[in-house]
Amino acid sequence: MLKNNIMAAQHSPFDLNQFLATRTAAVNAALNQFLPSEKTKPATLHKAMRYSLFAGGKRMRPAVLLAAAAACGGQAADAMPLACAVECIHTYSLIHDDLPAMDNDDFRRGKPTNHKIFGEGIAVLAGDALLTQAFEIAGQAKGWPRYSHRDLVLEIARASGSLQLVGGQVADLEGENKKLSLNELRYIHERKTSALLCCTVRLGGMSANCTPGQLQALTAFGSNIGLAFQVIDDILDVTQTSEQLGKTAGKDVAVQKATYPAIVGVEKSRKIATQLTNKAFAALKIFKGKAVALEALAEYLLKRDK
Ligand code: GRG
Repeated sequence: MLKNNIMAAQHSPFDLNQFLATRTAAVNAALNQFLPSEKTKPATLHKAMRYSLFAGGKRMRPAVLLAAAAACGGQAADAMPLACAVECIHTYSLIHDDLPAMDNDDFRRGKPTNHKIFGEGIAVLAGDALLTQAFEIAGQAKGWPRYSHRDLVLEIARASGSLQLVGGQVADLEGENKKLSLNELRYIHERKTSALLCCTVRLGGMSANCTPGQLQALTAFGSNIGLAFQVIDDILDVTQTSEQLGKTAGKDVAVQKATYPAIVGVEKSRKIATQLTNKAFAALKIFKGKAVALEALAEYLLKRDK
C-alpha cells in the first residue's frame, strides 16, 4: 500500500543541482546551434522563436530525457537532439497557450509573453516554426537498432497531435466555465501535460536503445510524473505569487478553471501528487539503482515551488 509520504531518493548522494546546471547549459548550447540565428531572414520570426526558447524555462523535459537515457546506459550526446526537439514543442505550446484566443496571458518565464513583444501574428508563426523545427532536429538523431527514425518521429508526433497535447488543449478550452468531474479533469491533464512528459522519458530510453522492459518501466514512470507535474502546477497556481512563478498566478481561480485544488482541495491534491510520484518511483525498481537522476528529478518536481 502506498503511503502519503514520499518513498525513495531522499538519502541519495546524487547532486541534482549540479545535474540540472550542467544539463541546462548543454541543452542551451545545443539549442543555440540547432536554431537559425536572430539575424537569419526572416529575422523577426527567428528573434521571436529564440525569445521564448531562451526566456529562462526550467528545462525539465530535456533534463528528464537525459536522465532516462543515463538510467539505460546511454550517452547524453545521442539523446541531445531529442531533448532539444521536445523543448521546442513545449515552448511552441506555451506561446500558443498564452495567446488571447487561448489563455490570454501577459507573462511567461518571467517575461512578457511572445505576442506582447512580437504581436499575435508573429507569435502564432513562431509557435508553428518551433513545432516544425522540433521534427527537423529530431531527424538529426542517430536512430538505434531497436528504435528507427520512424519510431522516434511517430513517438513525438503522437504525443503532440490531436489525440494528446492538442487534443488535451481542446478539451481544456471546451471545459471552460463548466463544472468538470475529477475524471474529466484527469483526461485533460493526461493529454495536455502528461503525454509530452511521458514521451520525453520514453525518448530518453529509446536514445539508449533500451530494452522493451525498460521502455515499459519508463512509460509507467513518465505517465505518473507527467500527471503529478500538472497537479503540482494546479497547486502552485493557488499557493505561489506571480513573481515566484514567472507567470500570472491565481489565473485558474480568476477564470473559474477546473483544477485539482478546485475539485478536491489543496491538501488532497498534494496527496494525489505524492501517490503518483510514489507510483513513478516504484516503476524504476528494475533499474536497480541506476536511475538516481530520474528519482531525484521526480522528487524535485513534486517539491518544486515554481
Ligand atoms: C495548436 C493553436 C494550438 C495550440 C496548442 C497544445 C497547446 C497549444 C497548449 C498546451 C500546453 C500547456 C500550456 C500545457 C501545460 C503544461 C505545463 C504545466 C507547462 C508549464 O511547464 P513548465 O513549468 O514551464 O515546465 P517552463 O517555462 O519552466 O518550461
